[in-house]
Amino acid sequence: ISKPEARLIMSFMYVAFASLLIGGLMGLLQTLVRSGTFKLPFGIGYYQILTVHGVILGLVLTTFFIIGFQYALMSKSVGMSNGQRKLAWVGYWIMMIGTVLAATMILLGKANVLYTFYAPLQAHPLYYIGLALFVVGTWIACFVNFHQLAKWKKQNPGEKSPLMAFMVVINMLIWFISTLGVATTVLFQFIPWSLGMVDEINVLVSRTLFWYFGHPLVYFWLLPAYMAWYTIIPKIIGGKIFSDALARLSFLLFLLFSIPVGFHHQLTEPGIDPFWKYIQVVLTFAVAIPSLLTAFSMFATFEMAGRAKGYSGLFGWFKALPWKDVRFLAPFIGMAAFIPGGAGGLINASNQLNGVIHNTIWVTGHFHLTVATTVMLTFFGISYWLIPHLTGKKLTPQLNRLGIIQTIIWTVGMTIMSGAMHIAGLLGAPRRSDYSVYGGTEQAQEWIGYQIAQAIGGTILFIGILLMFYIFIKLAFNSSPEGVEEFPVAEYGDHDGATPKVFENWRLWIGIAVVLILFAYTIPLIDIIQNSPPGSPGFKWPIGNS
Ligand code: HAS
Repeated sequence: ISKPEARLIMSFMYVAFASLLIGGLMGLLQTLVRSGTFKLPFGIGYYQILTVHGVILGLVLTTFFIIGFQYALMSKSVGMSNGQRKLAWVGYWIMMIGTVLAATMILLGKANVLYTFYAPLQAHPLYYIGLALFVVGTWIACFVNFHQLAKWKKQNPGEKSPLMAFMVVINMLIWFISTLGVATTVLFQFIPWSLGMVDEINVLVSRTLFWYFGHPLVYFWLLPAYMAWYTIIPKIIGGKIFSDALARLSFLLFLLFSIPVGFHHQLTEPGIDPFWKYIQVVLTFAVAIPSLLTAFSMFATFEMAGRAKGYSGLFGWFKALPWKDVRFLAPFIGMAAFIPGGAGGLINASNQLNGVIHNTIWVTGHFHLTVATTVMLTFFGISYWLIPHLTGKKLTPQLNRLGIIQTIIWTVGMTIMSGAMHIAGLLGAPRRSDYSVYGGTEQAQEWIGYQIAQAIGGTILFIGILLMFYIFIKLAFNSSPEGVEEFPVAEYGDHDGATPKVFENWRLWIGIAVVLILFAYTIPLIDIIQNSPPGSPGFKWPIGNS
């Protein structure tokens, strides 16, 4: 990766790691408030810090890290021209302006609307304008990535595109198609409403458009982790990619099934026909399949690498894995966390079980296992080689050791916090709520111990964040022995040749994705709009500025 490209990618990384620090501090404060042992000073509101936490970690950290990492994968596999790099900078600055606008409004207490910013909660117009700019910035990144692959294809006619580039383009297609929903609600509903140009908002339409984006968002977070699992981890463990075709198939299935599933977040909402909820739940179970393919593929990669090194028996390969290499250990724990995390997702998606866990802190436990463990530990694992590679340094044995300690701290903190959240959720503890004794009810008494456990886990996690931030600074700025850290790119095993050509027929796959979206959303959206004409309940809300 050339120096100017490295500078671009590092700019994304600085924002990501600064966000980790700020957002993590807010997380710590939340768990302390909920434990009943701490009150926020200076009139700061609980929902203000909850909004900072969700927006900074869920939207800013993830998106900046992902776009930066994806540029690295694209530069490595298909290259980046000067023009593409300049455009990428334009996207970066638009994202930054949007982030600063939205963050300022949250910090001023003018946008206590959480990262889901559902109506009828209302924020200052600049918050929505900031969000819109942020999305426009990311669209520029999409087009840069699409152009990078298209240019490579033109220069290499008839050749199979590099796996990394193929995966990045799929992820950016998912992002582009899904952000059309959130951009629509922001531009046509929230901005006019918050500016006072209209005094009504169709709440159900806005929530539906949000979740049209909100679920694919979680796969936009997950797929970069999968990119690392498929194309980088095999190299780190001294193995090979199990199957190119299987990896591509899994990504194509995400393109098809990750979008038409938003109703599984709205199962308890009135106004959506149960038939369409049922259809989207079926599609949700379909989107678990590419993750199961990925699990299979990872086990196969591990086993093949172990056997090639001479380890035998059913689990002999387990011993062959490089446990002392943080570039492997952190993502591996991420993978292991996704077994209960994914199982929790399947529970959430089941209509009857969703009735038990919806809006309880179980859901918070679920996404701390998925995004905050599986995805984040993989992102940390990537950082240990990517940051020194970009800054022309090496991962020293000391930093590797610190990284292993960081991984263990994260795992212990998250197990305590997320475990307590899951159990408290099953006992009925609500999510997104300030500390309360709920009028002294017996049920709420049962939650208190788990809330304290969450605060203990949250404190351990915050120590993990401080340590990660320290490691990042060391990786980026400290001098290290001669040499540059390697960018690990895995080679193919025996199954390279078997990839069907149709996998690169973009028109076909985008076409099927669009048909599935239209199938899953057209009739229910028409229903929603017809059943809630302007002025009807659920349309006009008397709630004013937050
Ligand atoms: Fe989810 C709510 C359903 C995956 C994130 N989810 C959320 C929210 C977030 C989130 C942020 O159906 C809260 C949103 C809000 O604020 O309201 N989720 C699912 C389903 C999956 C799923 C079916 N979620 C994720 C991922 C996320 C994420 C991934 C972030 C990255 N989720 C839901 C539902 C709700 C929900 C409902 C709404 C609940 C409600 O009522 O509000 C599936 O994609 C999961 C499939 C995954 C698997 C696991 C495969 C395992 C693998 C690991 C292999 C391990 C290896 C290591 C190789 C089937 C790939 C081996 C190790 C050894 C131990 C040897």
